[in-house]
Amino acid sequence: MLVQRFASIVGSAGIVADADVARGYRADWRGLFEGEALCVLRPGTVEQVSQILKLCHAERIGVVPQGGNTNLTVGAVPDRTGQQIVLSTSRLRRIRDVDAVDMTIVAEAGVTIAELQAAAIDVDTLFPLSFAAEGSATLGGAISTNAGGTAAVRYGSTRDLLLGLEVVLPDGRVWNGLRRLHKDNAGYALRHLFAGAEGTLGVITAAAMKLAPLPRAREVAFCALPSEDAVGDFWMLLRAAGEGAVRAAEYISGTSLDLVVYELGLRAPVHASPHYVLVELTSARAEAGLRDRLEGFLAEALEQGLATDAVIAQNEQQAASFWRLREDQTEAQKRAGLNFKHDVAVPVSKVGELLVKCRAALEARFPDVLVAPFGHLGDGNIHMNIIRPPMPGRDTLPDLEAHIGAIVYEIAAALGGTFSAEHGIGTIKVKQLETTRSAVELDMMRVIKDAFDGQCIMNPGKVLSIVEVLPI
Ligand code: 2HG
Ligand code: ZN
Repeated sequence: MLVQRFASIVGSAGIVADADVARGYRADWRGLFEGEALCVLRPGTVEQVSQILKLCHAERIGVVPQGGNTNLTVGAVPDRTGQQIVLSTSRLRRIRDVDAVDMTIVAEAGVTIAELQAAAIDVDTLFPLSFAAEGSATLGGAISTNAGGTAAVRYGSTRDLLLGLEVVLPDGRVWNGLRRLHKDNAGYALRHLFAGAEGTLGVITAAAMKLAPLPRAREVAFCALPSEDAVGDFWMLLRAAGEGAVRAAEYISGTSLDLVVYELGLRAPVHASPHYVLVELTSARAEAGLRDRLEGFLAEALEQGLATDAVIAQNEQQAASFWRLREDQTEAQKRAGLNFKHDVAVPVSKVGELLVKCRAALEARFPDVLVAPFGHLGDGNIHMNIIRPPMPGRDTLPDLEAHIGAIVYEIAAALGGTFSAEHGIGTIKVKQLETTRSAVELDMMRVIKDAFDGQCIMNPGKVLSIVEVLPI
């Protein structure tokens, strides 16, 4: 009955009838969780999203917004009750406007990050957001999770590119805040409440984003580093030598590199080392002298003992092969065994210490696991991932994850860090949030959630746990 009412809003093109296809919307990308759903809806217009939310609001039905379903924290799939709907934005696919003079792009939530990049290039500009899942991840999802990525060190995370939003509120009202202004200080920055809210306050249907000048010159180098101690100084030397041109400084541990080599058959361009950093410099000026700058930096790093080997990519193909060693990390780790992810960030000056302390503590405690960190060195954001290779005859240890997590999070916190730098909270980090953030901070979050979504129909149980509201 209810399903029919939803179907009459979206039409046959807007409801996923095939059970196998629907499964793809109910299960998360990592294969950690599969939920049930009342139905999976794919509205084609903002008006349909509004009608769906009105109905959900009237009937108190949970709504799980979903973009490309590449989320890593089980934040975009329904629970097991079968009482929630999945609202996929995959048919909201229009790029409404690209403006090379104002340097803005306005697009609907279901446009992928790769499509936005291509649309920007068409008008000689850059859509700066970039990460491994960009071919499937969507604008709505990236904003909702405030995705970071490999160019955040230069351009910031998604919210730093966000100018305006169109959102359907939990009661179905549409907020058109699609202003394309680079400055807009009129009252509370409402757009920033929705950025990183993981669909718990409303459904983002479109956004206005910043563009940047298109790079005309690019240099990529793959470097081997001798020790954790060198990592921080390497970054500081690079930052200074790059003179604002650093687009990426991506850390890869020796273990992580071995994994992509072993799992995916890739080749390392430098000699074996315990640490690597992939460096990319870009400039909007074709004659920016990036090669000289990079060579000068590498010579200095080698001389100071901050690097032991380095190769500069000689063409686009080689640059792409360097990048694969970094971007295929998630895929290689998924194949390698049980995967425990820790998306921590510490002040950049503490990255070396984080690496040393985590490896020492984890290897001492869990000799069976591989400590395989990689991540965004320039942002102090390290994916302190742990892999337990398949062990026949041994079941997954239910509390292994909790023990490993406690060690990593305690070390990161002691260094002034966070347990979630860019992947958000989803469902798997709710407890971590609620047990480590102060009562004042959690109160403010709950007040915001309650003000927008008093009935708790928006992505229930994500970010914050569900608090039963007793009838008066
Ligand atoms: C990346 O940096 C993503 O590639 C994924 O944030 C990290 O798989 C991960 O742990
Ligand atoms: Zn990352």
